[in-house]
Formats: sequence, structure tokens, C-alpha cells
Amino acid sequence: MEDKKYLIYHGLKCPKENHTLESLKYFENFQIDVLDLFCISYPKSGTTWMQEIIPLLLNGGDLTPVESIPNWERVPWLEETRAVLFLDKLSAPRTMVSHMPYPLMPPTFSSSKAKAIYIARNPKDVLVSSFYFHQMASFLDDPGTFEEFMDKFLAGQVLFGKWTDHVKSWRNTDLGDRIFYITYEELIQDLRGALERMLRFLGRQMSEEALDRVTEHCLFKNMKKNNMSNYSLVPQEVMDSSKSHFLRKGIAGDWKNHFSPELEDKFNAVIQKELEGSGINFPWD
Ligand code: PPS
Repeated sequence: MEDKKYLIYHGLKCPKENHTLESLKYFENFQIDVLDLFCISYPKSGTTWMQEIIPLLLNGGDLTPVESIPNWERVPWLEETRAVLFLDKLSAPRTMVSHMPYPLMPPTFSSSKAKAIYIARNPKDVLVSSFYFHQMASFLDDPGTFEEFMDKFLAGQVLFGKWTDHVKSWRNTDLGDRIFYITYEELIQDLRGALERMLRFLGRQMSEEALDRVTEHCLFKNMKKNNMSNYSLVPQEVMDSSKSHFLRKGIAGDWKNHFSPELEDKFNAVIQKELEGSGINFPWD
């Protein structure tokens, strides 16, 4: 049955607000350049944060682009309708984000030399963040109660499918040292240190002073004020900031304010079973 709000792509829900058959074709046929850089995330894991961080690491810490170009234009989503408008205009290295699982990446991605950064976040906080996002974004279904939304999340009936499928798909790649793994929690704990590690992965250098500036700029309290990144440019009828802000709390562990002990047991049981044998260890385990 045709869904009003979502396109179903290889079984994954993609919002029609910013995904079309054409945009997904563009994604599939995208010709990857050796210098391209991908930032991959399951939704609500720190995508917007990376759209702020990466351009600054690549340009030596010049704040001009992140303060003058909207995040979806400076680091576009490869699968979204806006990619075709903005990607061709970017100078190398082109940087883009994607919520796609690894097996759906454009066929030339794995044989290319393009690099990828994968950011993961505690799925309990992903769930909480997504719950509020569904309340404020008119292009998404009403989430219902928190428990109802958790059931949908665990069943993978949410944007881009199951969280566990996503993280597992990106751990089992043949990308070798072309991929760098980082977590939202590491950025929260030591942003400067995480930026230094990403700089090394990207083969870039930055003065201590520039690194201080970038770190300060990318703190939640400062990014929240950046109109090019806080989604205040989006009309209220599309994202209703009176219900929730896109840059909402920006902390690790907000799930503790939302999970009862019963919900925590249920959530842990499903996630642990699905990650069993994967060999993946996360800092929140
Ligand atoms: S989306 O819709 O997939 O693009 O969302 P995404 O950007 O991946 O995730 C949104 C959450 O990331 C938080 N965020 C930050 N946290 C800390 N510091 C900084 N600088 C930052 N920037 C974005 C944002 O607030 C959302 O998390 P919650 O928990 O809802 O606050």
C-alpha cells in the first residue's frame, strides 16, 4: 500500500519530504571521486554535528562556510533531493552524509578510494532523540507513546530500518583503513581529542589555536545559536520548534529520563541478542 509520508526503498522508510525515486536513482548512480568523503550515520546519531565539524577540519578552521551556508547545502545527504542541487557545486574533497546501510551504497563506493567516517550513538539516546523529532517534524508519523515508539524502533519500522542492522552493516565492510569509527559519546566526552583523531584520519593538520576555535564553535551551546545549523531556516509548519528543537538537549544519557526499568530490560534484551557474536563493543556497553 502506498504510504503518504514515506517511500519504501529496499524495505527502508525514507521520508517523502526529501526523498524521491529520482533522488534515490541519483544516489545509486553517483560517480565517486577518489577524494570524496562520506560521513555515515543512523538518523539522530550526530549527523548535523559532523556536518559542522568536517568542513572545519578540512578548511583549517575557517568558520565562514559553517556560518554562511546551511548544513544540508555544505554537506548534503547523498540520497536526498537536495544532493543534485548542491553536490556538483562543491569543490574537492566533496563531503556528504548518508543514512544508508553499507550494502546499499553506490556500487563504485567499495572499490573507490573514498574515505568514510561512521558515527554511532547509544541507541537508547537515538530513540529518545528520534521520538522528539517525530513530534516536531510534520513530515513524519506521530510517534504515539514512548513505549509504542520503542516497539516500532526495535522492530525496525522507523526511518532507515533497524539500528542494529545499520551498525552491523558498517562494521562488516572491506574498507580497511578507509573507514574511521567514532561515537557521539566520544565527542561529548572529549571533543578536542576526537577532532584531533579525525584530523589524523583525514591527513590534515591544524594549529592549536584553530583547533581551540573549532572545538569551541562545535560545542552544543554554540552550535545551537548557528542559524545555518539549528534548522531555524526551516518553516515552522515543517519543523515546529514550539514542540521540540532540532538541537534539543545534546547530551549523552537522556534516555535515563525516559526508560522505566521494564522498558530498559526489554530494549537491552532485543539489542543484545541482535548484536550477539558481532564483536562490536560500544563505550556505553
Ligand atoms: S538527523 O535528523 O539524523 O540529521 O539528526 P542528527 O543530527 O544525526 O542527530 C540530532 C541529535 O544530535 C544532537 N547534536 C549535538 N549534540 C551535542 N553537541 C552538538 N554540537 C550537537 N549537534 C547536534 C542534537 O541535539 C540531537 O540530539 P538530541 O538528543 O535530540 O538533543
